[in-house]
Amino acid sequence: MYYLSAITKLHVMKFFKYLLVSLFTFMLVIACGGEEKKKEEPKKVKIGVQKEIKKKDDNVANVVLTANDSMQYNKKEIRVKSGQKVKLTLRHIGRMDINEMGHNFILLKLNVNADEFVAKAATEQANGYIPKDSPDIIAHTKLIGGGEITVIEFDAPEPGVYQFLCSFPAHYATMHGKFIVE
Ligand SMILES: [Cu+2]
Repeated sequence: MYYLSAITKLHVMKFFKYLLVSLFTFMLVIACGGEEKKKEEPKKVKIGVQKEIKKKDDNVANVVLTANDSMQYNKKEIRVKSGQKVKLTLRHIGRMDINEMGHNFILLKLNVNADEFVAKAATEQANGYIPKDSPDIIAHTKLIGGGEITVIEFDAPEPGVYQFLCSFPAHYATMHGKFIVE
């Protein structure tokens, strides 16, 4: 009797062990499957939203400007149309610190002397080298360091050829370009 019950117990335990293992596997499969489904759903939603934005935003000029650790923008010329809303993204693709290699984007009004402007801006370190209440600026981003990104929106001014630049000390020489409004 003792042996018999011991064998039965052993069988019962084995049975439960298998049951537990298969139950665990089953739940794992469900859990993983569920996660995959969850991950897929937001993607679908995102694609839908992006398409909608593209359709709506014909009046928006999306400009992406990058700046690196070698005092360079990736663009010498930016073209937009008068009446458009300009959404400008400035990305610092370098790694250097904001105090060593900070960059900004400043769009100057027509007929502003850029040399004089940057000389004045260089004294405004506390304000990210952006002169406070300056009458010379149409739009500007803040100063950013390596790896950072900043976005501004403004209305494109009247048609004309404007200048944009970075006002971090000594950057103007290589970091400037034409902002052309057609
Ligand atoms: Cu700069």
